[in-house]
Amino acid sequence: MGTACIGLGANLGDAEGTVRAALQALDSLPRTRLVAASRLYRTPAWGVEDQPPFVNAAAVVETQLPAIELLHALLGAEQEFGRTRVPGERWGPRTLDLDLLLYGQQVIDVPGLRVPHPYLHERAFALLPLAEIAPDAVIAGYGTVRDAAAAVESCGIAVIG
Ligand code: PH2
Ligand code: MG
Ligand code: MG
Repeated sequence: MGTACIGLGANLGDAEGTVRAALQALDSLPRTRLVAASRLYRTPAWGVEDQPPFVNAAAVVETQLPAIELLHALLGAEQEFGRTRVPGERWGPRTLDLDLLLYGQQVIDVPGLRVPHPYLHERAFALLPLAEIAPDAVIAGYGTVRDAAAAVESCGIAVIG
């Protein structure tokens, strides 16, 4: 049994409705229980800025799935919410993105999965929601979520509710 932190994001269609439904869907993943959900945030697009703003949130789950199985369950849930992937596209618009940000204190680097998420420490859209529900979680190599969230530029980010 492990504790995992998941980042949710969407910027196509009813992004707010999708993120709210996806938070609940996490509780229905196999051998997984939703422990905490953040409020929703409206955030300017990061990375590729020429796209609609995102709705972001974060969740903490308790799971008996190993990290790679949890990842596959998250990818399956993305598809159920209508996610289609454009080959070669990075950081583009999406109906739902579910990122495995932290899995306990594990450090994982295998094809298709890096934990802690390689950009977590520099992404306010992920850190601010996560700091609400898991401020003491440690990002290996960077310190606590609380400290990382305090250090990033959070301009333009607003709580939706
Ligand atoms: N996700 C990305 C790229 N850029 N920007 C915001 N604000 N929120 C996201 O969830 C996001 C992004 C790639 O996963
Ligand atoms: Mg992502
Ligand atoms: Mg993703």
